[in-house]
Amino acid sequence: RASRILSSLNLPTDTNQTIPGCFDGTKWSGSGEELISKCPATGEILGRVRGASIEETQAAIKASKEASKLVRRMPAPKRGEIVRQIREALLEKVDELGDLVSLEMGKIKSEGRGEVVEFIDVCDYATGLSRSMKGNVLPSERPEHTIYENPNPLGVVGILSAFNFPVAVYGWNLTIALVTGNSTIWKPAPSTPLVSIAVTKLIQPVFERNGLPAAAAALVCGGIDAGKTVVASTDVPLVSFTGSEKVGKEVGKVVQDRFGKAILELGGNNCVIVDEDADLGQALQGVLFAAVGTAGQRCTSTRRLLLHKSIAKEFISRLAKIYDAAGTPGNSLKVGDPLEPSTLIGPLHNKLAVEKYEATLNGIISRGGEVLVSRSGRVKSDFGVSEEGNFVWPILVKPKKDDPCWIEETFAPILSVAEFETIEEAIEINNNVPQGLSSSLFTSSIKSMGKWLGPDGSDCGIVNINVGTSGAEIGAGFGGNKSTGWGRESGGDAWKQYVRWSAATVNYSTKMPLAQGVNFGV
Ligand code: UN1
Repeated sequence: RASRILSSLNLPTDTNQTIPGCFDGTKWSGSGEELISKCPATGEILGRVRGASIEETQAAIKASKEASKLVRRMPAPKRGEIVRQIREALLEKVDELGDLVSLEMGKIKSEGRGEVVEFIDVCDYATGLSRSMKGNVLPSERPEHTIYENPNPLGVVGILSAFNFPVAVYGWNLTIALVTGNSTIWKPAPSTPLVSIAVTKLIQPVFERNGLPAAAAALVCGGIDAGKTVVASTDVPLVSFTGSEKVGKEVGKVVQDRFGKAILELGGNNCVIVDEDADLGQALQGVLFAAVGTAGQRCTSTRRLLLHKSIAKEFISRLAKIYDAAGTPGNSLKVGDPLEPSTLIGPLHNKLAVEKYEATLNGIISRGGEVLVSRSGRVKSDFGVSEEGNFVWPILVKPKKDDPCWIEETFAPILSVAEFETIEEAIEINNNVPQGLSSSLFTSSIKSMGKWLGPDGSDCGIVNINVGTSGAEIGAGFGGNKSTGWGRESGGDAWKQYVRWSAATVNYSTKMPLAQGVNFGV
């Protein structure tokens, strides 16, 4: 099966062969660290990729910088046309690429495909943007003067993406960077190199047939060396980083130290509030997808569930029933092979994630917390999963009030529950964590909705109502506040960060008047 998926995307199927993971626009190379791609569901080796060395990374940055000079001279709608053709190239392989995401990352088939669809969607958005992104024309106080605010390209945009969204997050950044006139260099997560090589190979011909160097979308697979080289390079004016708070903090400092720009999309500690007037059936479905979907490995996954005291008991019992049924044959919440279309819960990405899941769970229990479902820990092979796979049971827990798990993100399907009495109290709990990515309120009250969206409401970048915390569309800017990093990607006004803005005052009179009434006559 792996061979079929790999060969459908022109990737080698012989796992003893080493695949070069650095693309500078003209050739593929790789003399850096070896990256082993492993299937999270079976443990089988899918490929061996040779990453970019420091020198190769620097050369790829140089090539991308050269390409940026041609990208920026191309009219924006022409760049939009290239992005439209990237869309077509992706659409042709949407199923194959989606399957490769499932195979290498471990998310279920429809979510793997969904990620490619998210890239396709943002191509549409960016193509439209290429004809509509506008500066400003402003009135001047001086006669026969006009003020313009003018966006121009930055140069090379460095894209450092995470394993959990190995396609879509690159898509958000590549497309917006291109239409705003920049080239890119992509450093994907070291554990998903095959997806990034497949994507790069798919889109490379689009550049070539449109007369742009393919270095406009350069790729450096690799680990810390390649990543650090991109982040530290003064030839990369903007670094868009998705990953942990810990690494993001370092990236932010290094970029700031050289006065570059950074877009940071870091941890989430996303909360769902279910109020007493909520439609519980709807809330149940929203919570389930956001907490259990992608096996809890989205930045936007729900980690905290706050229930109004009056509905808490009923809600927990209905939710726990669904969780518990996961282990029952024939149940619709199926744990197993992510490529099997009926599966809803795939594996965690790697062994380390399983260890972190276990450590968080054991910590909660040892500090007096309660597990509210009947199964927890690793899924055993009696449930039809591979012994070598990283499968864990999704769990619902009630940690103690002061448990450290409330303020830390564990990238696993662990949902912590607490109760509240007033909406004000719930909002305070929602906000009382370092992170600020996504949040949801389930309610039918317009008053609560107003509060939730207003200045005393949720302090997150995503503030939903009767919609779960995950699965955002590309139309709005995506990102979060506080320790999530304040960055915005994909839609909304995110594109405005990918340009350098200039304020231009133009005098078309024959005089030289000064603003603010200043006199400087000689
Ligand atoms: C991420 O987890 O880094 O809103 C991105 C969502 C997806 C993107 C998640 N559209 O869940």
